[in-house]
Amino acid sequence: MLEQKRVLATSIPGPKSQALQQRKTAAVSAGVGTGLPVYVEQASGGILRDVDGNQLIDFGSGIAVTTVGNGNPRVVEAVQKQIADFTHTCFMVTPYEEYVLVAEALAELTPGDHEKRSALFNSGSEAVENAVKVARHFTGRQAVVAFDHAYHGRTNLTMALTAKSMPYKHRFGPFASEVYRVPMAYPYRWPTGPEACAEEAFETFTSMVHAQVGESNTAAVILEPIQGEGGFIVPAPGFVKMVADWCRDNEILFIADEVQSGFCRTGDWFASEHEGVVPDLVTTAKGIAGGMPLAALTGRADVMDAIHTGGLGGTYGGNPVACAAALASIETMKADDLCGRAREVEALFRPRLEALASKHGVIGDIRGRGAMLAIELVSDLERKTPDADLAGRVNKACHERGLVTLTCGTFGNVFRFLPPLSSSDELLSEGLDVLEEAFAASV
Ligand code: PLZ
Repeated sequence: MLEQKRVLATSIPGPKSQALQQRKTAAVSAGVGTGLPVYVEQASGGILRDVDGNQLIDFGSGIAVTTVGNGNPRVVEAVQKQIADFTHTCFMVTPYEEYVLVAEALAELTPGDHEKRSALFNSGSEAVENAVKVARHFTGRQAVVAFDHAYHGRTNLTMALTAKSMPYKHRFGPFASEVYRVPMAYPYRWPTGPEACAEEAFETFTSMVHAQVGESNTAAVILEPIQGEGGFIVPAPGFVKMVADWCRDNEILFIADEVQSGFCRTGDWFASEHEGVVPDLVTTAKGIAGGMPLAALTGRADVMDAIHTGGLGGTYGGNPVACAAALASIETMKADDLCGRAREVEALFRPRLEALASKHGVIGDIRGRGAMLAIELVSDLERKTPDADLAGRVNKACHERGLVTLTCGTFGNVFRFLPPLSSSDELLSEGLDVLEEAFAASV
């Protein structure tokens, strides 16, 4: 276990990281970017240690993955044990209990007490692809409706579902067909203001689907109950429920993409719960397995069992080592009440972010829930002009000071916070001190 302390041993990135970055440039496709080119040697809890001996505070969790903490001891032990027993058989060839245990846990934990079935995959994109496959198969319909600012992945179908062109889609077309986009109830940027946002966005949604797609052609509506890469947008209160209810009335499947928002991140097991919504299908990944690649599609038993045997699968989906990591992660979330911890993290962050906003006058919106929080940076509070340059400068200033931070958003101007939920208050407060310094140096 690394000491849970920030250490600045060299400038960041240090000489060894810089040398590695040069080798990276010569060996790895330029298409694969690195937000903070610091090469990690070890990680535990809320700290990453790099090859130069710097210790950085983690406010990113590898994009919402290491929710249970980097190198969580339960996860490490479960993975080591599973590796020693066996690493792979392919569940479709000769199955094993760990896969079934994960599916049982998903049935218990995802919203709703109806009968459910799951299928396991390797990445969030793959889970989303399969959600669409299942929805089309079950309904016999083709159209899928997705939202502005949505992020659902980088495969061909999920690129089509993802809203943002640069960098995800630029020159990668043509994209999968029968994907339709509607506005998101984005309170901060809703033209008439936040008050009527939910109702107006819902009205636009239903009239667009009716006129441009046709309810009876629509297999599914897919929505992130808190949007991730698109800017940590919390839909206006009530919007998600209205959409889900409308889907039910029209026999359209409602898919909640909880890849980023799931597994305690928002203070509930799943962000859908806060909206009082029971999705027909839920996609999960990231936080589910504490850093091992695992994803899942969980849904109504009648929908999931409508697929012919052999219709879903993949060589590695539900790999036993990843399943063991998931079981240990879920055990940790329960034992350590990480949903409760996420709410404490929000209570610690919010006043600090509000103080930052009143000090600098560049933060237009503070939003999110639990330990999925963000601030939207603008150059003009009245006109809400996105300030991606400032977000980039603050990000860099954080990195130089040993704080791992991430930006996001359609306009690149959102600063997001996703700390591991094992981080102590002291460590989180120190991270917020660094953030304050970074703002003071950058605004
Ligand atoms: N759905 C809601 O957040 C992944 C993407 C990082 P994969 N988000 C991080 C990047 O730039 O590639 C994500 C998500 C939501 C689906 C996905 C896709 O999950 O595991 O990256 O395929």
